Amino acid sequence: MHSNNQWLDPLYLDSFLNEDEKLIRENTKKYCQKNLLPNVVENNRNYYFDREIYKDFGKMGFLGSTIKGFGSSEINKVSYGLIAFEIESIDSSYRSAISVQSSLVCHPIDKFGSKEQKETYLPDLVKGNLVGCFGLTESEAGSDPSSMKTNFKEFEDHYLINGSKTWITNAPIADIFLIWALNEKKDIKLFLIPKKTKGLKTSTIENKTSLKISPTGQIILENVKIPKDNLLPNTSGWKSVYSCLNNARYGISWGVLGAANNCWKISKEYTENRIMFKKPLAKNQLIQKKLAIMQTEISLGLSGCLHAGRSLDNGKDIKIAISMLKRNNCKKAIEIVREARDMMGANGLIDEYHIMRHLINLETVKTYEGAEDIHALILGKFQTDMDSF
Ligand code: TGC
Ligand code: FAD
Repeated sequence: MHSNNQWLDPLYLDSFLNEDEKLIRENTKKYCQKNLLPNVVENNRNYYFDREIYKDFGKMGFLGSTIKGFGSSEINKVSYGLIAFEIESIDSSYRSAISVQSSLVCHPIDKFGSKEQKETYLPDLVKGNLVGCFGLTESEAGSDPSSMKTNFKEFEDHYLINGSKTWITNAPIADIFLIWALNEKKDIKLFLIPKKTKGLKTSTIENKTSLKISPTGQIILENVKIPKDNLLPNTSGWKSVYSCLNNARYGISWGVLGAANNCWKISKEYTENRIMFKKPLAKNQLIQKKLAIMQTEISLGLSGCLHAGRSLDNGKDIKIAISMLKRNNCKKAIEIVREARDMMGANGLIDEYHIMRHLINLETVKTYEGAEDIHALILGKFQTDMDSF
């Protein structure tokens, strides 16, 4: 038996966290154990997402947490990452709920919105009274959003928007829709469209096998007429789109390691207790090697995330590092979770053990926010200065 918990943290990463960060992590962990874990299996079976959970997330300070003012908990990027890690150790859907509201809705309104837009929407988004979504992807514009067809036309006192978006997290439950659209000159702009606006319709993508707790949908925009005030005035081209994605990708990099960490611990405990060939599975060298690889990859991934978080907190532009971490951590997390499933044999297939749910969720996380190979191409371009797209 271990005399202390140091075996959990071979790189002494905890010693690089301050007391506030540790407290935020502990409070999040307690919240997850008490409020998310007990129902997650049942919710996943039933595709059930309780919209009211946003109010709990708001009370816990999880939403829009790194913006300044408007009721935000004003935490640093490392703390935001620690929250993502803890939440995704329960389910990627809940981390997605927080990522979208924080990185893809609060962040753009805070960064590109007018004073009036910020004052009108941010306090209720931070509290979880309002739910937002972020519409970039279209059926023929996934990895390459620049080929989107959604368009806007400018008139004297309004804009007219036409098009459609698909695979949009929260579309079926959102109160406000942030929609990216192009004009004839291919300028990209961001519009805030309230749910009840005439011409805006949503539908749910039914029966998806991954991220089942998270509502995902389509958005149809048919002659949507909105006042000029609904344009977010301070975007500057594609850089602004990607500034939102950078934030969300950073959170994902931490989050997927939460899922992997949970599955590593579940498989460790299982193999310590499972007797096969008259001894615990964990007493076999092959099993110990697998556990060693799992812990190594999680620890190295986390140290990269911590370094990235500190760099962001120091105002550094680390978009390439974020692509590297998003890609590598998703890839490693899937490998770890798949290995955990294998080590648990047939029992690893039962949903009460959580492993298969995480594995299937990670298939989404590997794809959204830039698919694995797209991030490889971003890194390849950085290295060779040659664009392969
Ligand atoms: P490219 O020519 O490379 O760049 C166009 C302009 O954008 C700038 N840029 C960035 N700026 C900041 N951060 C980044 N990460 C940036 N990446 C690109 C770039 O500097 C350039 O600026 P400028 O001033 O020179 O014009 O763009 P491209 O058209 O060749 O695109 C290639 C690529 C791979 C970057 C892009 O298409 C890409 O990232 N594709 C992936 C699409 C994606 O990630 N979609 C995500 C949708 S949202 C979502 O999935 C939410 S999941 C929600 C949940 O968590 O539940
Ligand atoms: P494609 O672009 O068709 O790619 C398919 C495959 O081809 C991938 O493996 C990709 O790596 C590969 N590929 C593509 N181009 C190249 C190339 N040039 N070279 C080599 N390989 C290539 N989007 C939003 O805007 N908002 C959201 O809230 C949102 N939520 C989502 C929630 C879920 C559950 C899911 C699954 C997706 C969500 N998305 C959202 C969409 C997501 O961002 C896209 O699915 C993603 O960008 C990939 O696009 P695609 O599915 O069209 O795949």
